[in-house]
Amino acid sequence: MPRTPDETRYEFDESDVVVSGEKDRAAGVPAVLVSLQRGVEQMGAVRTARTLLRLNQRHGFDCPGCAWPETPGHRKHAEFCENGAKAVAEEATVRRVGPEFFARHPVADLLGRTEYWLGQQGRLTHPMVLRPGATHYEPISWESAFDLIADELRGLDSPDAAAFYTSGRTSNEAAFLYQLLIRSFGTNNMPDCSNMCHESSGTALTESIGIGKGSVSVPDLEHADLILIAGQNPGTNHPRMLSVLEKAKANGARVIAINPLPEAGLLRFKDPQKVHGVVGDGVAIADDLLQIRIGGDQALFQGLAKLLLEAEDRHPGTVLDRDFLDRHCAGFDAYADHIRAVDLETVVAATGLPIETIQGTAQALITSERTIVCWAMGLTQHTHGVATIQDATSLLLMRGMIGKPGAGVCPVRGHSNVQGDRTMGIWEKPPESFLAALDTEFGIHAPRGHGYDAVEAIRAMRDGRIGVFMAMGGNFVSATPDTEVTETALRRCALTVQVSTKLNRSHLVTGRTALILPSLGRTDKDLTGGRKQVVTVEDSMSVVHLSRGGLKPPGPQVRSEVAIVCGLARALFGPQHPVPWDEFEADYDRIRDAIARVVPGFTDFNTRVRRPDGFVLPHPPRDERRFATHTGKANFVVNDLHWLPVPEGRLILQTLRSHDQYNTTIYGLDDRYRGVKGGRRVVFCHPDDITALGFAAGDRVDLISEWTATDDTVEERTAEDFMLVAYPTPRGNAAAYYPETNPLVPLDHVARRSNTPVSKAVTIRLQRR
Ligand SMILES: Nc1nc2c(c(=O)[nH]1)N[C@H]1C(S)=C(S)[C@@H](COP(=O)(O)OP(=O)(O)OC[C@H]3O[C@@H](n4cnc5c(=O)[nH]c(N)nc54)[C@H](O)[C@@H]3O)O[C@H]1N2
Ligand SMILES: Nc1nc2c(c(=O)[nH]1)N[C@H]1C(S)=C(S)[C@@H](COP(=O)(O)OP(=O)(O)OC[C@H]3O[C@@H](n4cnc5c(=O)[nH]c(N)nc54)[C@H](O)[C@@H]3O)O[C@H]1N2
Ligand SMILES: [Mo]
Repeated sequence: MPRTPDETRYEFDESDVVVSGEKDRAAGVPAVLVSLQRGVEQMGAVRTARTLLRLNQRHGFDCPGCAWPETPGHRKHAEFCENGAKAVAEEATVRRVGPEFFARHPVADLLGRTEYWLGQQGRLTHPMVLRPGATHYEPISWESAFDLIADELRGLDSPDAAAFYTSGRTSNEAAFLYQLLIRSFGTNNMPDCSNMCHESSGTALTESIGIGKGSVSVPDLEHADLILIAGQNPGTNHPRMLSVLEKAKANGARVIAINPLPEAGLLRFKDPQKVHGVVGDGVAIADDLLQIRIGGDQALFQGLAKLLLEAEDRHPGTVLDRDFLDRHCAGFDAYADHIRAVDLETVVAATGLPIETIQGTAQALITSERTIVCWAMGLTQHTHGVATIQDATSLLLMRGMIGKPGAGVCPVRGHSNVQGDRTMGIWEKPPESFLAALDTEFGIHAPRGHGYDAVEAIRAMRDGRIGVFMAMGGNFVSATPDTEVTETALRRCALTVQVSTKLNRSHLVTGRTALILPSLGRTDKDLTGGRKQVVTVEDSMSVVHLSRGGLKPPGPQVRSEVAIVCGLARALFGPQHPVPWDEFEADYDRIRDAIARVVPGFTDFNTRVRRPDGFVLPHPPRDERRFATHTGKANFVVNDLHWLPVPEGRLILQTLRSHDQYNTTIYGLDDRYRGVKGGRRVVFCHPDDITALGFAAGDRVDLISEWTATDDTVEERTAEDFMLVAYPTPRGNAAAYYPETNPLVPLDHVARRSNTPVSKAVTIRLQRR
């Protein structure tokens, strides 16, 4: 089919890529201009102004971008960042994908388009069905869609032959009802984006301190005197964190970045909302950049612990917080024995850092009175991610740096409500207490067996054990590893259902029958049940607050996620079901009343969430130094040291985000901070590696990943046509964008204990094209 100019606008050729060298500062005026420009492109000037003014305001909506909290008390009139504005523009766009679009484009044609093109077509407006053997999606009524799903679900041999995915934008109310529907149906198969994201943090922290969430608040960060930021790129992914870091620095904090890349936002930040951010050079954020080798962090944390122990030996009573260790911790002696045996030469080899740098960092830890460690995907998406996070936590525990102001652990979450969804029970391994509370409240019998996480769900589909796959948001096909395996797996399902705001590849790689159910997003006005409904979310620091969308929805057919869950529940369970689905749909306050009775910490939910800044959920280690672990204390966990030597002629590749995307949603083709324009198929390598491997910058290569499977066979996977870009990454390391590189990540290469795909350490070789 011939393509109109508008249709080809979002396709590109790698010859368009321009590389201009990385930037050493983030935000500033270009950030303001880009956010306004993207807004006006997608929704026109008036809607842009109206929308951005409501973003992150008390009477507005929560930014659908990242999970970074609002600063309590004093919100600025423009409490958003460039990338938050892009996330909003993407959702509040006035472009539409309706029945005519699907009539024009056969699925086969859409399969040939890029994620970028698909995302740019606009908001979904009608429920659509792809019938077995059909070439096109066609419209379907909501009631027929619900009946179709209900029939398929009822026809399964067992409820465990269905899997229900959740991405992290779903509100607390929708997530609570969704898990209630799934458990009423009879399964815990609830893979979610968290499985690919901060699962390692949750697993590590639960064992170490008894709760899988961070222990600090924004004021803690502002008053810390030492902040370590490991494996995180806040300039792009959590830009509002930079203003908090700026404040911490003004209060005298030292910031140490631990990252293989000199990320722009970590080096310098120009707050676009302040005068000195508009003129001048901006503020240096990181005092030190520890340019660590990929996967070297566990070695760093263990090496630092060893240096701390040695300093304590030299000057007893000056380094360890003995009182804290005696009263609140378990396992210190075994941990100390293990750490004393760590070989510092291994630490230097693993990290690639000079010993003096590591010693300097140890000294900073020793003199600090209030230390915080922040981290994100650079730590979690590794085979030894759980161990690394536990070793970082132990470093803090040694010095009593938890449960006091200005100190603690800070896993910086991704999706804006990923933490809340987990609190609401989106979890394949729910605790008995939660299930028992559901049973009591609703008179159902929630299943007790553990369900599938994301990787297990793909295996189950691959092996023909799943008949129905449903997704509440997200883009499962593109976000998960091993694209070819995952696509084949999804195609084996009888039915795939996507509840979505925008078109993506997961609508095109489907089961025999497929449904697209269009839903409201965070910015849309929700008039379900004929009244103005509000929803709630929980940010990265356990603050629960309201979000009310104000924009006219993309079309009269589009329903809220709550209404979609309730509609499906009615079709599946009939009118006699003990859960009051109709009442919940009519008034979300009723959902919150139920949540208050089921989920700990939500007493008086409806009242407290209407306070100006919402309320903070309990966090025993932070609030009272209470650690609900199996020992009843904070645990020092002994973890064998793991790091990543680079095999001869190979590189260790990390897959990461550009400045112009939100996960699989591509906003544009520029990575301004890394100096790349007009394309995404680039691979960043050290210039000496490029030469040593026999290439030149600008060459086009295929990336071939090598993975030794459990039966010792070496499997190869290929991602074609990347341009080599010389970049200051450590020798032996490389970086390229996700999701283009997901075909390289083996399904079975997962983090120990958290089962998170290892997206930050793929062994590759380069092959000339
Ligand atoms: N604009 C925007 N905002 C987002 C997102 C987005 O796509 N776009 N995604 C959201 C989501 S879901 C998430 S989870 C977060 C992700 O936020 P980040 O974790 O910041 O995202 P990544 O781009 O994966 O960046 C990983 C960082 O870790 C570094 N790194 C890689 N490997 C290692 C390592 O072995 N050790 C160390 N120390 N560092 C390493 C990389 O160089 C990079 O700076 O952002 C959220 N916010
Ligand atoms: N190689 C590699 N793979 C990775 C990662 C990596 O760093 N490297 N990161 C991993 C991480 S951290 C994460 S969190 C996952 C992300 O995985 P997902 O959460 O599955 O992916 P997203 O790209 O965020 O999903 C985007 C889609 O969500 C839908 N959507 C957006 N807003 C809403 C809403 O309000 N309601 C509904 N119903 N739908 C909505 C839109 O249709 C959009 O196309 O990817 C993981 N995959
Ligand atoms: Mo994430």
